[in-house]
Amino acid sequence: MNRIITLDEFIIRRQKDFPFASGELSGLLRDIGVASKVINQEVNKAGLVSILGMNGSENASGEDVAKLDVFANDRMKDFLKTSGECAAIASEEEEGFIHIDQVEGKNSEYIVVFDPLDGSSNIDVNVSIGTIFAIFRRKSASTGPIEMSDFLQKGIEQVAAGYVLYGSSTMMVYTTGKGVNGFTLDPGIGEFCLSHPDMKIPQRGKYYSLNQGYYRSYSLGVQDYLRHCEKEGIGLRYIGSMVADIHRTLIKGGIFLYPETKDNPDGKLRLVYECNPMAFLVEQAGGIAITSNLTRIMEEEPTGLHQRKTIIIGSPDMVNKAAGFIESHIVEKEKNRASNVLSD
Ligand code: P6P
Repeated sequence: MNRIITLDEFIIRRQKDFPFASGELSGLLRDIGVASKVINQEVNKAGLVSILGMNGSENASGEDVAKLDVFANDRMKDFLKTSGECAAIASEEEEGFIHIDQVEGKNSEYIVVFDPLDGSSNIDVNVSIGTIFAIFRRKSASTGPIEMSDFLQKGIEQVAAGYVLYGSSTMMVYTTGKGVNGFTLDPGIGEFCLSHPDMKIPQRGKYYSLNQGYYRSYSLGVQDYLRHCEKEGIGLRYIGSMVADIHRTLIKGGIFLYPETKDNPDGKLRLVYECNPMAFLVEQAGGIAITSNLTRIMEEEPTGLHQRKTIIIGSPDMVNKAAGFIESHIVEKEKNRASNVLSD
């Protein structure tokens, strides 16, 4: 039986991948791992304590906040504030970013963005939920204040990204730009243990994943792709929890889509702390992550912390197929526009 490799051990071993690393990034990843273990404790007993339900407030995007959202947000803030490796944080649950006072003589260069508990609408019905995070190097001078531009960097600037899935087991999956590795929490020893080394997404999968209920408001190209899936007998799997849907897509292959809809013309998922981290992971695992305008998610210029972005992500063959249907309508529209101009 292979020896267990814990998350801490793995992070330390991989630190040599960053010759100039001073251990700050490793420390940050370990702190996020600890915060997620504390969150996991509460998620696992959410039905037993009065932590279910809504807490009556709304988040920056005007969405109802569940009590467990607040708990998870507070734990992530606590651990990142005391880590000594983080200069500032931004969260789905916070309007703006939060500056972290540095310990004496320390000017941390890293900032962390996170969705503390994505899929929280599923908490009360015991469906898998998750924490999503990404780490950037600050661009502003380390001696000066953190600026909003530090948080509005493109996804290609991410130093690390990952998620924690609170499901039938609790898993942490992350990348630092040198592949993707998955760790499963062993409750017996309270450690995340390497269970999915060097994860690669299959070239194609058996499932497509999106909210079929919005079919009528999808673009003609997306509708064509859905009809293609139906014709090819590709199954629909949609949990309605991004981390769970992306995790299945990463493991089994497939495609996840949240295109523009009538209610969310820019898509529903947030670019900075949902789409970009997932795009980094899936690209590192050999997949593709684009918007429904067929632009690479990680090249998108963020314009705001809570900006929404459409997303089509997953196995290369399936994302390329979907892009082909969408592109054919873009070409058609361009042709029609050109002929209208000529006929005017
Ligand atoms: P819809 C959960 O509320 C979430 O933010 C993501 O986790 C999930 O992918 C999406 O929204 C589901 O949205 O509109 O299909 O309910």
